[in-house]
Amino acid sequence: MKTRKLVSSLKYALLPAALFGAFGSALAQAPAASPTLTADEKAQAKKIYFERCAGCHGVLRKGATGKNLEPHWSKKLPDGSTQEGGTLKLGQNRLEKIIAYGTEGGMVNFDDILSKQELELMAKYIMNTPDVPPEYSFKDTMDSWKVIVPVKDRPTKQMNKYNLKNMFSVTLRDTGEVALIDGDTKDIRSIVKTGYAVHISRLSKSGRYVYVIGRDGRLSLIDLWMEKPAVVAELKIGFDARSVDTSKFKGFEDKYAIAGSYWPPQYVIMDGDTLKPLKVVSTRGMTVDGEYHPEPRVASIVSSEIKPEWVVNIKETGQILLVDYSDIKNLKTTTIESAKFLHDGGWDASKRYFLVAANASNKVAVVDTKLGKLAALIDTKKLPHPGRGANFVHPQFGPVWATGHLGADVVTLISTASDNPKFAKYKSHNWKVVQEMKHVPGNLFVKTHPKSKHFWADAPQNPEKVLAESVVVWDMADLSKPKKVINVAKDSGLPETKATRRAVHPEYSADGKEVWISLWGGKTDQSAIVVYDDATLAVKKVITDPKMITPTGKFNVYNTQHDIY
Ligand code: DHE
Repeated sequence: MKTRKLVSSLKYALLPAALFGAFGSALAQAPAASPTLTADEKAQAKKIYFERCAGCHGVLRKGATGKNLEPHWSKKLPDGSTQEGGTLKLGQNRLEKIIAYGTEGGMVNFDDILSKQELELMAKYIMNTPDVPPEYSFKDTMDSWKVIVPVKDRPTKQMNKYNLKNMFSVTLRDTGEVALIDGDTKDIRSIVKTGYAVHISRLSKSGRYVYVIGRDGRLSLIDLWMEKPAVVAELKIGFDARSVDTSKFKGFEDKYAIAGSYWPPQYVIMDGDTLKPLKVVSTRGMTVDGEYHPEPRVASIVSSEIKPEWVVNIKETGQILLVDYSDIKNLKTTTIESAKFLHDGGWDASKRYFLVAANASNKVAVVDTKLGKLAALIDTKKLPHPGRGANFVHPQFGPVWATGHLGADVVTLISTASDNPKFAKYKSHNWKVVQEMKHVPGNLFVKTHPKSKHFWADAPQNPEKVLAESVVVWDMADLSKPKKVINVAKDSGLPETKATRRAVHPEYSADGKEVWISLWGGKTDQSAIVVYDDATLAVKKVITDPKMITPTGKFNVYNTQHDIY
């Protein structure tokens, strides 16, 4: 991943985000013909679009975190004009510039990743009507299923001597692998081949199985009990995916898994120990505004511990589904209206409430999973991006859950409700933003731990190299104290590079004493994980290895298993 800069020069500040908002009104004039592409060009553009654009703009280009990219606004009018009844059309040149240099509205620049030919090609491509990719049926899903080590041939007890609780499953994004790193010794125990541009890992309730989802929809099941942990089953759940979780309610431990797909928009329920598909459910339907959406993608999924339920967040419709897995044949789902563009989120400290960012709506939705109802819809600054968020007891406001922002220079603290009588005095604050801590835009993840006094936030999407390579730490006992800025790239001791190596995703060790930060360089750069002592904020260890290419998310077994954040 190379440097991505938000454009700040006046020239491109004149391409305001608002410009995109007006697209979509009906055309009075017939649109100009689409630029033609050869079959090879189209194939090349399609690949680039899938790898670089679809995550934010959607396969059908209807827009979500990124703007709508349908051709009806992107083509110039036949007479070459760009303006019609208030609807601005963008021609080839304008589009090339936007793709190359980004916009103030948050679109990142691609001039450092795509060649001039590719920029030209992508501008042409998005002036053409998007192809609708194929569907993916239950049969297709079943046909993709592979059991590599049958359950009967797997160990009946842990066969290695590792402290599995403190193992980390680390995403090696661009090689499509995860590294299993021993948290005690910091040794890489295994590097396991998984899906393309692998995204996240989640743990089974017992902590034995790691589920890894790739962006290509390949789900890999790793058995940590094997002498050398390895993939024991695989399933392709769709063509484009981001999320997975497992059944955690008492009596259903390790029994089921669920994975959500961006394309086709659906989720798959399967057996937890073999990945045998049991049910595929489409998420197509109405948005909270009452419009039909053909591509409502499955964003985050979390597993409840108080009911046999998964919370499944549907991005484009803004519908939050509580999927009851106690009877899969007769599946019961509660559909909760919230706000459009649901993305990522996490539990409050009591694990009764789930808080999820509706990122492009600048809101956080709160679901009361005990009652199966929306508890609140909270306005925040631009583009909240919590990861799983972070819970702590605020000295003035009691229990709070925190989210950072991609598009604003704050970390937002929201007061959370609690059944604990000692927190009753904070009730009047519940589900309100009680504080905004000054940070910088471009934050992706925040983190703390119940045993820690510190609160960590990264800023990997910030356009300033020095900020993207650093993290900040607050003392939670006194948030008015200046935060400490830690330059992770410098601390890594690796030779300086011209390109930004992003400091991303703080993750705690199982005992809450260490914080691991990825230093995410390009595919040919040397990357590292820098491990800090959480009490002193001093570097404890730099984990680097030629095989550790593009490390991003890190999932500590114990913390992920128990949703500790
Ligand atoms: Fe993620 C979580 C989607 C880009 C690292 N990311 C999530 C979740 C979603 C999501 C829906 C919540 C999953 C869950 O909890 O079930 N991510 C997307 C995108 O659509 C997006 C914006 C663009 C894309 O094309 O994929 C995107 N994500 C990224 C990255 O570029 C990151 C920084 C690096 C990488 O490895 O890809 C990245 N996303 C992560 C991580 C989490 C995540 C580390 C889990 C956070 C956690 O602590 O649980």
